[in-house]
Amino acid sequence: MPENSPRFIPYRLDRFSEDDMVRRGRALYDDVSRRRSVRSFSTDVPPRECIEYAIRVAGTAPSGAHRQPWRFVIVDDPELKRAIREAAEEEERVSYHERFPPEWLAALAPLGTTWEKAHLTDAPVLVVVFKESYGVGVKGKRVTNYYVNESVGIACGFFIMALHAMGLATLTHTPNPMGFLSRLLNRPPNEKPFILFPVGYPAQGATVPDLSRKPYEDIVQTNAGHGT
Ligand code: IYR
Repeated sequence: MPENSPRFIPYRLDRFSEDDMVRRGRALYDDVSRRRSVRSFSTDVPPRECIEYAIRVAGTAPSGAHRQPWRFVIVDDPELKRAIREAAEEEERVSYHERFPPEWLAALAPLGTTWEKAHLTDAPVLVVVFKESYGVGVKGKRVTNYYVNESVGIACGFFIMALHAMGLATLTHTPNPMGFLSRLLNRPPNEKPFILFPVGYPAQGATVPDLSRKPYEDIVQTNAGHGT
């Protein structure tokens, strides 16, 4: 048998009644449609297991050639959070004052974001997601990974959904550039910072921007879209 011949195992998925299928879809939608990105966090500490489960859920995402090109770094050390905040704010100050063109600043205005990133120290936990641009095999040999951005992006989506399901809030924060995260978290050269997630409970009295989502009709097309 060739070394790489595929091995298959049986797979069974729950089969629900059609009514139940629709009910489950509606219930999931009702739940996730209440999710919002949160920028002000309580300092209350959630159970550690919730963070671990969210990461386990993220790790079930599909990935190109099943390479699972992700690494989740949990940061709960206050000094390290402070160092991350300082480095992020240093970059963001330059971004907001010098790097972002007016059009970008205008796009951000409804979100009310600034260079200040209190969530990086208020949130009890930061989860920093790194993408493995390439893998490292035996004797340090480079292993190609495939569809890295898609794979890690899907894993991050799973992560966000899992946190929401447990009653935890987060924010997809991408300070730019993010190289300082590799340095502060001692990550190897094949890993690149992808998204930084502050995780916790919303602060008492937290608010979110008054935004609405595109209606279904505006995000869907069926077949070639001619006529109805
Ligand atoms: N990364 C910056 C700016 C920012 C950019 C986008 I696009 C957003 O949707 C929100 C913020 C920051 O975190 O402030």
